Amino acid sequence: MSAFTPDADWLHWHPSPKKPDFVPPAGAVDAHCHVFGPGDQFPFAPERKYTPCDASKDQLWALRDHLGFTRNVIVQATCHGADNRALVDALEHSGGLARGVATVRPDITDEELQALHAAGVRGVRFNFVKRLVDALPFDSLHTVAERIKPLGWHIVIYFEAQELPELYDFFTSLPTTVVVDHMGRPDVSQPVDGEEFQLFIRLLRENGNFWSKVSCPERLSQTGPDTYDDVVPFARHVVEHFPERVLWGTDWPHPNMKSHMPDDGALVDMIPRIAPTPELQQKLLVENPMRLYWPEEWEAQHGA
Ligand code: 0GY
Repeated sequence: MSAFTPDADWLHWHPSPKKPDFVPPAGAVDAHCHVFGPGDQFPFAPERKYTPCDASKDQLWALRDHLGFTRNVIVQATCHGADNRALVDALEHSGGLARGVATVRPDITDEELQALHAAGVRGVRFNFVKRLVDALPFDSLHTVAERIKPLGWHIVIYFEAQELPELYDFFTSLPTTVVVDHMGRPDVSQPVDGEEFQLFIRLLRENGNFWSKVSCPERLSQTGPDTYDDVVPFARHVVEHFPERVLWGTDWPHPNMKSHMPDDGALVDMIPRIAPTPELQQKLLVENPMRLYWPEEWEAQHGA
């Protein structure tokens, strides 16, 4: 029995995803996923906007192996607030095969930052999606940015496309590498070369420190599973134009999905449609995430 009751409309992650037809290259990284609790061990935060079902580290490792991946980047989910204990526990039990993106407050101590780094945290997430968090003011976020910069960490930003015009100047003022979640959540009923998505493309084109996750077709698609056809041109455009600055992730356990729960194996099968050559797949799934999250290991094997 879990210590928490999930929201009444909560969709449980897929219990038996298909074995993907696409075989990821050796050492592939799922660069966007979460752990939830388990709630009896790692309680959800009082300020959370949703209560999920449990999704443990061992269940994440089982999915990783089933999908043919080797490593994970675990992103602190808002249901845990700035309490990173479940994340740290997962990282510390990953045998070095997981890195993390934490949520921190401006008053975090240097010792706490060092402890997160030692556990494998390499970034912080700034979330601007109003249904998920009450965002901190820009000056607090700048303080966090300056605190984490000396550690060589980066900043992950999550926002919806209609917010980008307002947030653009703040984003470009950030002093680190910046990774955008889910291509900035475009409205995929609009054209790839339309005004909305082209503002996001401009952000990437004019700011070499910006990366994008080409993830979450299940959240963006209006045509739906299992092929999510309407998302493909957007993700492929980003991969083909910025092949050195893209990451891919499952987004398991897919918080707050309301329409359906994706089959994670089907999500993996989309990869060759958005990264159509072995070279692009190698960058997307291995080289780029290794450079960002395991740079020492990557450079020792391949040079800087
Ligand atoms: C995602 C997306 C969502 C949730 C969170 O931290 C979170 O709670 O990121 C969402 O609801 O869109 O990336 O997992």
